[in-house]
Amino acid sequence: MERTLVLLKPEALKRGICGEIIARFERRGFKIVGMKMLRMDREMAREHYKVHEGKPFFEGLIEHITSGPIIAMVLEGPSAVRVVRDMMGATDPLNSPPGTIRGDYGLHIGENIIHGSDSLETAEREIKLFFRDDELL
Ligand code: D4T
Repeated sequence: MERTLVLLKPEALKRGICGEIIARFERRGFKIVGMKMLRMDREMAREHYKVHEGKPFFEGLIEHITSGPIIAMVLEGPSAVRVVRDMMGATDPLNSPPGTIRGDYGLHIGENIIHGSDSLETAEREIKLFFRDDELL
């Protein structure tokens, strides 16, 4: 069993599509072992996205992810990291086929609806950033 971190980004909450997205993960069979709504501050956002520091889109990314509340979830299931990434689609929604979350809900790379950890090591680091051990049930 693997665990992975999923973030529903501010545009998902503004547009009221979180329920539909969470339902996809439930329907697929994932177990939600942690979930909270929060607004990231800039320090947390910079830590979360530190691999992108210095890239041209970094400041815009920080601005965007801190612009409103998000939903953070820890999903558990077999090959959770890969399967969640497959369900999300490509980083740029324009390259995400219909049937994927970004392919069904997004049109802009800067507002690509959802984040999912990209490896088991990343998942472990990201889960720790958002959840205390006693918040995972
Ligand atoms: P996240 O990290 O949000 O799950 O997205 P990905 O794993 O699919 O993509 P990423 O880490 O390469 O990018 C992180 C985040 O930055 C935004 N972004 C990315 C952007 O605004 N412009 C860009 O050119 C790139 C590459 C989108 C996702």
